[in-house]
Amino acid sequence: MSQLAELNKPLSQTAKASGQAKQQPLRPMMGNEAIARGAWEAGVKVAAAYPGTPSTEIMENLAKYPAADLHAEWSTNEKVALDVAIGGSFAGVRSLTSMKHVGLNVASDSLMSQTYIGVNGALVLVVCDDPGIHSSQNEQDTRIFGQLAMTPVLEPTDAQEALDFTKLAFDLSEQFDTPVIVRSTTRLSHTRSLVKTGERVEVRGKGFLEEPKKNVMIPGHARLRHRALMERERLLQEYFENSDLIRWEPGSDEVGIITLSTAYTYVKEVFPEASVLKLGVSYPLPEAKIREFCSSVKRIIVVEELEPVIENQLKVMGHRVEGKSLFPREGEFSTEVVRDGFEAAGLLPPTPKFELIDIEPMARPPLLCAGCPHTTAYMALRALNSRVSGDIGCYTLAAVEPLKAIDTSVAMGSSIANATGIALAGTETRPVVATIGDSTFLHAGIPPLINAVYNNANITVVLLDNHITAMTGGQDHPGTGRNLRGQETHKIDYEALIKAIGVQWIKKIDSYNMGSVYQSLREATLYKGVAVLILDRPCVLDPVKLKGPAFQVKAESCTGCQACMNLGCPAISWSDELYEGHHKVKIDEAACIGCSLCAQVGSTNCIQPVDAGLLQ
Ligand SMILES: Cc1ncc(C[n+]2csc(CCOP(=O)(O)OP(=O)(O)O)c2C)c(N)n1
Repeated sequence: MSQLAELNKPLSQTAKASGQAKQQPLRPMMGNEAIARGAWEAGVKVAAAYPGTPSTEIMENLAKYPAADLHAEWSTNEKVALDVAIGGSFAGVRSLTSMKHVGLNVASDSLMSQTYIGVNGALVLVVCDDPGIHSSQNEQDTRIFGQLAMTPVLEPTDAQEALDFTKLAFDLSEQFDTPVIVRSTTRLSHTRSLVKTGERVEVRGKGFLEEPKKNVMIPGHARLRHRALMERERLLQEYFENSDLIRWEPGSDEVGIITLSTAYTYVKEVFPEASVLKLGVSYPLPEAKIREFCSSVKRIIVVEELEPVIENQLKVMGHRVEGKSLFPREGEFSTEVVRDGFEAAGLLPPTPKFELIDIEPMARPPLLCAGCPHTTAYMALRALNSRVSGDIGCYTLAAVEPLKAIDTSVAMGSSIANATGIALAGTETRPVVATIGDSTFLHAGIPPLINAVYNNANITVVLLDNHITAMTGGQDHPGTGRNLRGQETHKIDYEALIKAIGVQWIKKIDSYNMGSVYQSLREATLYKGVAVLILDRPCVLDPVKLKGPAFQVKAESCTGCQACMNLGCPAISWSDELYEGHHKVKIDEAACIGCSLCAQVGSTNCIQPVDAGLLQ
C-alpha cells in the first residue's frame, strides 16, 4: 500500500468505516470528475461553488451523488460559496468549495481570515488555474495565494492524483487545523486518465466547537492565531518531508529537475534520464528533502508553469537554480515548450525545426450564437453612440467585430461601477451605459447598482436576462427558479429588487423586439439618474427554447446592403452562386432559429420566414 493510501487510512478510518474496501475497476475520469469523486469518498457533507471554467464540472459531478450524502449548491458567487463551506466546517462536517482562479480573488477576503481560524470539520478549496487563458480574463497563479494565506497547496498531476490528493486534503485539513487548497489547471481538470476509485467514508459530524478565541477574529484573537499559523507552517513542512506527495525519481547526477503538476508529465516525456524531484505540494516546501536532492546533482532546474513560485523559494533557501531563464512565465506548457527549454539549457540536442507552411487560415472571429438575444442591445447601443462598460459573459463577444459595441470589460460585476466612475468623472459626452448578464448581476452587480443610486450617477444599466449562466454551460442561478439539483426554488423578481434599491426608471422588454430595444434605450439614456432596462429572452441554448420557423433571403430583393450582416449572426453569409451577376446574402436554415432579427433590420423585405413552418 502506498504511503499516501496509508496516510489516508488512520485519519479517515477508511478500513474501519467501510470494512474491507471493495476493489473497483479502473475507470477513465476527467480530472474534475476525479476531484469530485475524491471529495465524495472523503465524506464531504457541504459543497458549494460558483461556475467558472475550468472548474465547473467539479460541482456538477458532486451533485450526481445522492442528496442524502451531501448538500451541493450553486452559490451566488465564490465568496458566498466559500462562506457556506466555512459554515459547514464550523458545524463540524467536511466541506468543500470549488472555483476558477479568479474566483479566489472574490473569495479571498474570507480565506484570509479563515486561515487564521482554521477548521472544525475539514475545509478544502479546489482552485483551477487557466494557464494559456483558454477561457478567462487573466492568467494568475493560485500558488501565490496559498503563500499569502499560509494555506497548504496540493498539486496533482493526473486524475488519479486528483482523486487521492483531494481525499488527503480533507485529512490534512483536520490534522493540521487548516484550510487546504487543491490546485488544478485546465489541462488536468479537462483531461481523462484511468482512476482507481474507493468507497465513501461516512465521517460523523462533530457539531459546533464552542471556542470564541479561535472562531471570532477580533484583533486580540487574531494576534494569537497568527502565531499559531507559523507553528502550523512548521508542522506541515515537517510532515511533507516524509510524505509520498514528494517523489524522488533517481537518474543522472548531471542534472536534477524539480517539477510538479502537469509539467511533470512533459519532463518525463522529453527528458526521461534526468533525476526528478516531483512535488505534490508547492506550499510549504519540504526544505530538507529539497536540500538533499539539490546536493545530489550538479545542476538544478525547476520546471513549473506560470510564476517562478518554487524557483524563488529555492533561491531564498540559497540554492543556485535555473527556471524562468529557460521556460516561459506566461502561457501553457506542452512537450514542445519543455523540450525547447532543455534545448536552450544545452541538455538536449536541437530537434530539427520544420519550415512552417505560410498559409494562414481565414480569421474567424468568435461570434454570438445564431439568434442570441444579447445581439439587439449592442446593435442599439452602437446606433446610439454609447460609451459601454461591459461585463463578463457570452455578451463580452460584442466587443469585437461586427457588433464592436463594448468599450471596457474588467472583472465580474465591474460594469456598473465602471460606468458610474466614467459618468461621475464628467469627461464623457456620450450616454454612459453598463451591460451585465443575469448571473453576473446576481454575482457582483447588486452592490454597484446600490452604489450608483446612492451616489446619484447618471447611467443606464442594461440587464441582459437570458435566464441562465450561458458562458459556462448553462448553470442555474437564483434568477432561474431552480437549484443545482434541478429542484424548484424561489425565483428572483428583478424588477422588485431593482425598485427596492431605489431605481426610478425600470423597464422590462423582449430582447427580440429590435425597435422597442432601440426606443427604450434611447429613453433610458435621456433619463437623468440611474435607469435600468431589463432585456428578457431565454438563451437560444436553453433546453426549453422554442425554435421558430427559419428565415430565408429572397435573392431577387437582396440589395447587398449588409444590414443583416451587422448582427454577426453565424447563420448569415454570402452565397457562393451569383444572382444576376452579384453575390447575395444567404441564411443557413439549419442554423437559423427564427429570431427574426435579420428581417427586422433589413432595409427591404428581402428576408422572409421559410414557408415550411416549424423546423424539426
Ligand atoms: C470571478 C469569476 N467567476 C466566474 C467566472 C466565469 N464566468 C464568466 S462569465 C460568467 C457568467 C456569465 O453569465 P451571465 O452573466 O448570465 O451571462 P451569459 O453568459 O449568460 O450571457 C461566469 C460564471 C469569471 N470569469 N470570474
